[in-house]
Amino acid sequence: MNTVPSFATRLRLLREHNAALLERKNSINLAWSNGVFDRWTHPVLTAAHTPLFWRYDLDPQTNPYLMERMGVNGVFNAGAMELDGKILLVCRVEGYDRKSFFAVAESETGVDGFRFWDYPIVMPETDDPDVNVYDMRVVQHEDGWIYGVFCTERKDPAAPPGDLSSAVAQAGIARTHDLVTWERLDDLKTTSAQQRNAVLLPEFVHGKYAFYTRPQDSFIEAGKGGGIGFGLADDIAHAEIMEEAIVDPRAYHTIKESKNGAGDVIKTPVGWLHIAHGVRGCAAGLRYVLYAFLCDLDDPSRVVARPGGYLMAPEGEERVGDVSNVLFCNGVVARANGDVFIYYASSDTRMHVATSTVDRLLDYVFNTPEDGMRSAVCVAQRIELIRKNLESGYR
Ligand code: BGC
Ligand code: BMA
Repeated sequence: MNTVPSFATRLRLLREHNAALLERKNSINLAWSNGVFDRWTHPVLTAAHTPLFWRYDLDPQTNPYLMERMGVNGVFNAGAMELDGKILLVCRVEGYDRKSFFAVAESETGVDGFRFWDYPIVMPETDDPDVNVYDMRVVQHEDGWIYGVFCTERKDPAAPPGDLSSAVAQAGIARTHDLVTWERLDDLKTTSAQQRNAVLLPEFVHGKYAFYTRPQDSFIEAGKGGGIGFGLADDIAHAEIMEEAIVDPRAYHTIKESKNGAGDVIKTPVGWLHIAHGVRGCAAGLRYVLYAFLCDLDDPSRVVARPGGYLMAPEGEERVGDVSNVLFCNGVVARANGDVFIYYASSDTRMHVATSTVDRLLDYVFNTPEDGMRSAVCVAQRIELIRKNLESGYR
């Protein structure tokens, strides 16, 4: 029989493996290319990137078998920001117990070298404790605070006995100056029964706090909740949106037939650029892809460019994970030099980065035809492209 390596040997191997992962350099995946953005070869964060001291009791007295006492199931759906020249990801970390929490990882380059801070975030609760919190959007607001807007989920008190999965999702709001100490504010109030995927803009609109929202009738089904909404709140400590206008509706036979939601929004010289997600149901379950659109700078409830189809869909290993066939993005960083880092998670398991520039993404949103909504229109759009190429002698 093989002998089990000693505590010391296993610990050395675990440390070597963890260190190699943290030091691994990333590179653009040159085998994959579409001109809109670049995919990077390796995920930027996975469960295995979390510190060993988050998962193992490293004391040989209390953990003689060097067991992983508290495993991490996934690191995904991270909010993102640039602070003092570093890229910070506020990750959704999920334990084996299916509870998520937030933890910050930082990197100098934004494409590799991400390291978690020693402690995860301690997020204060409201009077009605959250059962699960996830998918934080972080924004540096012009009022001087950094806000985190995230989903807070609690069991549905109206669920019939025996139904242990119905929940109520709302947008939780907290603020900080350093991502370490957080002040929890009231959950966002809207006229809709449920909320997920709320995004706060970094600037006041008509002197008010401006949110993209995603009204839902029930936990999974959008119901008459028609898509990505927009609304204004006077007071961020007790944020309430009285009127929610639908900005980007769901639509039959599109990538956002079942649901859609804002991911993150960056300011460009000509509009607010959205990286959002669209969901459709199919035999394999829900399929989540990312798409882009642009809203007017002065009136963020008005879409000015609406490229058809998806920007990114799961590919290769991205397709498989805890919840397969899912790409999700809630963190995008635009640097002052025009570089854009799109942080996206695959299959509720790991974090990746795709890079582009403001110029390329604006070219994409303005020059990609809108969804024709019917096969005949869509093939006509494609024939137009083919004809233009062939008549110019390009093939
Ligand atoms: C999960 C989320 C998911 C939501 C809707 C929640 O319980 O934690 O990841 O988006 O359910 O399916
Ligand atoms: C949800 C999102 C994400 C998740 C996705 C797929 O609706 O809010 O948390 O990535 O489903 O499970």
